Amino acid sequence: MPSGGIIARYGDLLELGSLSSAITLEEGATPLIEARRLPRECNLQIRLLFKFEGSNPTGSFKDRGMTAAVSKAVSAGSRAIVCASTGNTAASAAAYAARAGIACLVLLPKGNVALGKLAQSLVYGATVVAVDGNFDQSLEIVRRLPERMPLTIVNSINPDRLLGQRSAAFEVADALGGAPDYHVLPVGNAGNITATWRGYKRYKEAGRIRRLPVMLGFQAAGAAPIVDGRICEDPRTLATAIRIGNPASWEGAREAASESGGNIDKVTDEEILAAYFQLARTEGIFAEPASAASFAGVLKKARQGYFPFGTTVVCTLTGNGLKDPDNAMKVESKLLEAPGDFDGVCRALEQVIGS
Ligand code: AN7
Repeated sequence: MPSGGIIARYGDLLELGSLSSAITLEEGATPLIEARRLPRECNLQIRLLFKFEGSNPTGSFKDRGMTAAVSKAVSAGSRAIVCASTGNTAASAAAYAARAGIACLVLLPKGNVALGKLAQSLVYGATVVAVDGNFDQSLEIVRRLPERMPLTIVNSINPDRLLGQRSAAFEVADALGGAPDYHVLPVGNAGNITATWRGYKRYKEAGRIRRLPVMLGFQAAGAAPIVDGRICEDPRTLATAIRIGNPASWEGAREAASESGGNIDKVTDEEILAAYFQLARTEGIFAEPASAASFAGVLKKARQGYFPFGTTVVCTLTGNGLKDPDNAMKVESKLLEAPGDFDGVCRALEQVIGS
């Protein structure tokens, strides 16, 4: 039997009100994978788990908020949705719009969206506009579009998105039988850390958990407005998903950090890439570069001696590595070449392995 996705599984806890129908692709119920080799390899004296959101139907955590926002939009009679996106929100919006049989319009920063995400939006049938500008400029345009056209915005400025995204915290708490000591996320537009924190608070209020985690968020160093305390006019990072200079949920992220006793910090692109490869090669987990910012953050904090011995740390890995083949191949293209015969392949292998 299908689980019905997060709306069927969490129902009233999501506080979505009455829905004429739930538009779902069976999102959520993603794996919580315990690190086996990384703690020793990185000398981490913690219990480390990864919430692998790349297992969602469109390959990112965005599906949790999108099932909520599109179900609400359809229930309210909307026939078309719109978003600005660094790629994943667009892919998710396009898929859920297709599922609902409504139109989808996405504004993407030209030249700065990972190939897989662009392909998803196109194949799911969205109208894709490549905007000659960055994400922040695209979102400003989207905010005004409903004045001119009958569109429902499904960026996280739509509160239904964050209501749905709280379900990731519910699942972590269900799996661990309580909140972890620390919950670590990458931060771009800052909706996810806001929603995850609110999810834990909601679960506590509902009597399902007794204590709350400390929340840690990580921006890319070249796109770190919250850490630097000012809007970043020209955000730059190879982690294009979090190439955002003026986060819509800036306050929500600050609240999550301050209320929980955590903080928002930054990691360099070099740290992000190192974490990205280490996750793949040590645990067999392929997450996109932006996702690896959370694990890079764990490594940074661990080097500073931040985590008490034996604490439980959950790291959200927000998106699937398959979404960004360009970045992967740009950095790692160590292919052996060989002729199409047995001896030829052996000769090629001997250069690496020795005979
Ligand atoms: C893989 O798709 O903003 O801090 O437009 O795709 O909630 O924004 C994506 C964000 C982290 C940051 N990891 O989450 C978009 C978009 C991945 C992401 C983030 C995003 P927020």
